[in-house]
Amino acid sequence: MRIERVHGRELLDSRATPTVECEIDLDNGRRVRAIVPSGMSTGSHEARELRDGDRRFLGKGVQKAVKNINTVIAKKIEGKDPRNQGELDAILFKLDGTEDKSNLGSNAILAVSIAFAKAGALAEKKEIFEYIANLEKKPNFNMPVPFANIINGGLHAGTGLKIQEFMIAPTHAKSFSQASRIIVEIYHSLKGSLKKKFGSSAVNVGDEGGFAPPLNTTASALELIQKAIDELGYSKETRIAMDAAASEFYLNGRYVVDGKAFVDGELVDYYMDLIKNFKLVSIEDPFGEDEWESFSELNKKIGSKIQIVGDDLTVTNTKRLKKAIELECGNCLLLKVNQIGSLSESFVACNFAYKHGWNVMVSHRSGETEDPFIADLAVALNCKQIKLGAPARGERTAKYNQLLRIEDRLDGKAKYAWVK
Ligand code: 2PG
Ligand code: MG
Repeated sequence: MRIERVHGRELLDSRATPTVECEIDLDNGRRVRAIVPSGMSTGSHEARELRDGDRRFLGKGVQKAVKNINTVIAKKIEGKDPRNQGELDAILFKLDGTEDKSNLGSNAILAVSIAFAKAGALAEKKEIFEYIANLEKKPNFNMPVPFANIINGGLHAGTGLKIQEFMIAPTHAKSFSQASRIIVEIYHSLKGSLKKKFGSSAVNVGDEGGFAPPLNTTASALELIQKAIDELGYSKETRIAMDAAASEFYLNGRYVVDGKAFVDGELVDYYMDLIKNFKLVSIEDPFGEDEWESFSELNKKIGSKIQIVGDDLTVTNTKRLKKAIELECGNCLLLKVNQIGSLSESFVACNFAYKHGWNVMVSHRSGETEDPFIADLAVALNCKQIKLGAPARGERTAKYNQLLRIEDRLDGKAKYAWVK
């Protein structure tokens, strides 16, 4: 099986921003497509998207990245067997020649890299999750616990909430489909109580489909979520989690949250209270992206009981992950393929995390597309958890729906269990 044609084009993501699609035609007449997502609260150590910077789309166009796919990349890739993911990705790295993929653009490279995996699956007549699991020698399938962001704050909402994501995770549901049902019921119940309390404008949603109510403190958001869980009788099955995305409220050595300024140690105590009061199961990016010591401090205090997740800290980059592991900064890697810009490197980071006893959570970006690829990826890498926003808005439900399909297809063969 050979790649006959590689073609890039400029499309749109869920935030009215241009993004890159790669289409691969195989010599058997079949075709696959991959579209890349884009973040808002991006870590400064992430691989670089290439944006045109001219007048089109207020500088956000991706024609240069698309052109790179259609010229230099297509020339080197056409005629190759798509099933050699590692070798093909290596060709892209060589063509780019930079550490952060700023030459061809991480958006161009990742679109092509994901399209290889989809083309490989097609060539092997396998589902994408089966094909990648095979590539990565992961024989067992587990359905991931969904982390659903139902109140959006920070840069994704523009309210008084500085914490970016307030999530529910049905860690003790029986299946992915039951977990989705729990999330949907809690989402609607929360919607009802927000409407009653603040009026209809309070149920407008943020970038990831969660509500963006006029709240000013972290505890007030957590209380409303806890109430919705309790009222529906789901407190046994469901825990609460947060992504602070703290780099976004960190300035000159101080974190400004809930209208107060905290220095590092004080913020540790602030989180310890929230963890205790709301039995949080997971907390992501509690400190600024280079504040390794603060991460260690919190991890030493509570890391044996809850999950401490690195996102902007680790950026799916094995070098930064290695440092985080050495300094004991946490116990879970957030895996975002566009932070590093290729599948092969994402697999390396994932396996490195597992090898050192860390968990892995596959994650969407705030700017998403209808491409459900990460749903397959989470099952393939057997990471048992996925962050995918609220069960509302097409670019979010695309992932829920693909996981529902996969669970149905595996017909009882995939377990659903929270990582211990
Ligand atoms: C995050 C993500 C996704 P963004 O911080 O984890 O939820 O947000 O894509 O804006 O970086
Ligand atoms: Mg994050």
